Amino acid sequence: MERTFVMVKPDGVQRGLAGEIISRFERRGLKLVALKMLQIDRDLAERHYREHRDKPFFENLVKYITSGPVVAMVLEGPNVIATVRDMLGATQPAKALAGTIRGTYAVDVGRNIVHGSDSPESAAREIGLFFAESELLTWDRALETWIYES
Ligand code: IDP
Ligand code: MG
Repeated sequence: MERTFVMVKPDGVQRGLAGEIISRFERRGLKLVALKMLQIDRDLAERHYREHRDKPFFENLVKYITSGPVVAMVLEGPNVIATVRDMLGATQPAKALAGTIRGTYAVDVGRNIVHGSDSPESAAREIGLFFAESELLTWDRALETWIYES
């Protein structure tokens, strides 16, 4: 069973889109196993985005992601990492397909609303940065057999 880390970024929270974004994942049939609101500090931002530390946009990215509260979550299901990435749309919202989250709500790469892990390794690392093991819930969903055949 795969897990992925997803986050509504400060612009998504400020624009009142956190609920809408969580709803999209719920309505798709993805299972929430952790959820919280927090404000990221500089240390966590630098660790979360460490792969980008040498990029020209890194400083602005850290400022952006620490600029206000975020809503962080973990979703679980078969192939959930790729499914969420497809639902987010391209990093550059101008290239994001209409109907994706970024293709619906965003126009600028520096304000692209939402984050999702890009690989199993990133997912494990990012979940570990944001959540304690005890915050990841194991629960039986009553609708499971209506969402997955087996
Ligand atoms: P992703 O969020 O789709 O995985 P990444 O390439 O991992 O995209 O970049 C992380 C984040 O850094 C992006 O979501 C965006 O907020 C920001 N970013 C990426 N490229 C640029 C850029 O060229 N200019 C400004 N910000 C960027
Ligand atoms: Mg990325």
